[in-house]
Amino acid sequence: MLLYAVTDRAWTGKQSLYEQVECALKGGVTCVQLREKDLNDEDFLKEAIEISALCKQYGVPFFINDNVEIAIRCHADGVHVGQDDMDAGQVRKRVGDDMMIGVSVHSVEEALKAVKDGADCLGAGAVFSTSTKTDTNILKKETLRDICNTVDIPVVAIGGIGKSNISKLAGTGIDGVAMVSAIFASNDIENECRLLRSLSLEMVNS
Ligand code: 3NM
Repeated sequence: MLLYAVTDRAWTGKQSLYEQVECALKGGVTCVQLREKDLNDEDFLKEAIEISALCKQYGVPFFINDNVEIAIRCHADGVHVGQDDMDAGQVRKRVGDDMMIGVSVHSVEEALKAVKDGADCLGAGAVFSTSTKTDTNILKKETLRDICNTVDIPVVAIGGIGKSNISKLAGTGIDGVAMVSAIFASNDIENECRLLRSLSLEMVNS
């Protein structure tokens, strides 16, 4: 969970999403989440099967954002759901015990409920302002710290994180950082991930 790449096809063109994810894996990301908001199910599933196989080659866990049925059909390692999606309890009933469930949380209460419902990891954000997701509010650093102190499953911070501000998250107790634009908007994803990974490691250890 140290450096968690969440995909976005906004910056594909020169490279396909598959090629971008491969660069991220070569650069050392430790988790990949396929996040598709506008793709039809058939194309989403085809892409999920390909990227799932790619992540397996690199020994990196692969999550699907929101779409539980696609996660089941492509045998993803995990599925990540937001507060507006199916709750973790319903997801657990649908996916069984073997698939990991990640949940987006914005408060200690939401974090406790997610754990009670069977979540395996949490995404907490947005820790900084971001233009990648517009319907999210800024999470106070104290709240992030409280969430980490309250639950005993991994917590990853998300939202507006990049190389210039990772260090500001030191001392919060997070297990890692999730990023979209800092990774996928880069012109050199592999080297960017190498740098982001070493900065993330420094941050969690300080
Ligand atoms: N979830 P970037 S913020 C997918 O607050 C997502 O739950 C968020 O993108 C939340 O790294 C976000 O480009 C977008 O800021 C993060």
